[in-house]
Amino acid sequence: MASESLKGLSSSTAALDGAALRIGIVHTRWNKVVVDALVAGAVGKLREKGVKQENIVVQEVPGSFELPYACSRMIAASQQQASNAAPDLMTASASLLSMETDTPAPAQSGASTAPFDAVIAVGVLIKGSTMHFEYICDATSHALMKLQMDAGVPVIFGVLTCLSDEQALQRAGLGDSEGKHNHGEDWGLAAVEMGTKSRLWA
Ligand code: DLZ
Repeated sequence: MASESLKGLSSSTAALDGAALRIGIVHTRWNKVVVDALVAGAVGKLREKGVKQENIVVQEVPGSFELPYACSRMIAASQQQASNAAPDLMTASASLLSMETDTPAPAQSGASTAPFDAVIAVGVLIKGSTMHFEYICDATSHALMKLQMDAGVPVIFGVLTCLSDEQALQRAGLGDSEGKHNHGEDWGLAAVEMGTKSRLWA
């Protein structure tokens, strides 16, 4: 009999189909090597679950402290776009995203213009010798939770809060350590699951 491990995430019992979903990813440039691997892991799982490439919108910010604001603006802009409340913002936003991230502008590609079903905030905080780490971890995690509750849109907490470089590498599936695992993959799956369920729960 296969034994289940005590800790960690078990597979979803729901069949996940992301074909109709639109997902935003905001990632930091701080700790880029690790962040890039996490984003690749998330995108890989989104694609594996059927999310179309043109419906994955990727934006970058400097550091984790900027993630809540950026996620908030992306969600709000997509909601305004969908309700045609701000066509200019829609166009500006689409071309900005297109320019910076290779994400095709909706008008050009036939990509969805629906509001985001979920947004993934990806950052890596590594403890240093000052209190920066504690303040940014605390502010960022609370703001991302508040955002998803206020906006009614799932915000996936893709922020690693690590005590060492080795911890960060291991959690991005990098390095040589035993048991390494790319948590970005879990975040991609969580986005599909929560995006799908939030439609059911609307
Ligand atoms: C300032 C700072 C520090 C010390 N460490 C990190 C980090 O480990 N990971 C991260 O994502 N960002 C860090 N930052 C930058 C802040 O998040 C933020 O970008 C700046 O304070 C500007 O608001």
